[in-house]
Amino acid sequence: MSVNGLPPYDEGNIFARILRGEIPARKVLENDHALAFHDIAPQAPVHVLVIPKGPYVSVSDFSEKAAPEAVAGFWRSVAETARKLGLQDGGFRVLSNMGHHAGQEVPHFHVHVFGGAPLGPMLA
Ligand code: U5P
Repeated sequence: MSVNGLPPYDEGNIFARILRGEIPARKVLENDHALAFHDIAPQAPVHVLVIPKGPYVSVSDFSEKAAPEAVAGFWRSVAETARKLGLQDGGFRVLSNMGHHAGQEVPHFHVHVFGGAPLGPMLA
């Protein structure tokens, strides 16, 4: 059965493999709730992905199914990641692609954190 228009969680997806340490990543932060690492194809001077440790395919799946502590822990980790990267003063952008229309490539929920310079208007 599909989850929010996406296939069910696939343990073989590339971010699950990064979480299991099968593929290297340039880590920024790791704790019980999240892993943050640099995007391999940065679209801003700083471009980091933050992912939860649980098996959620999308922002909707995560928001509907994850325990409140996991949701809070994840979003605190996003803020901590931005702090660690020195983005708090200048500001930053958080974005999550969900499903086909948004062009979600990797079916493990992730948020992009962009910053390091003025980013211009949001792209549609
Ligand atoms: N990506 C990585 N490492 C990989 C595979 C993909 O950082 O091994 C990044 C892509 O560069 C892209 C993001 O920015 O994951 C997937 O974004 P989305 O289109 O699923 O939101």
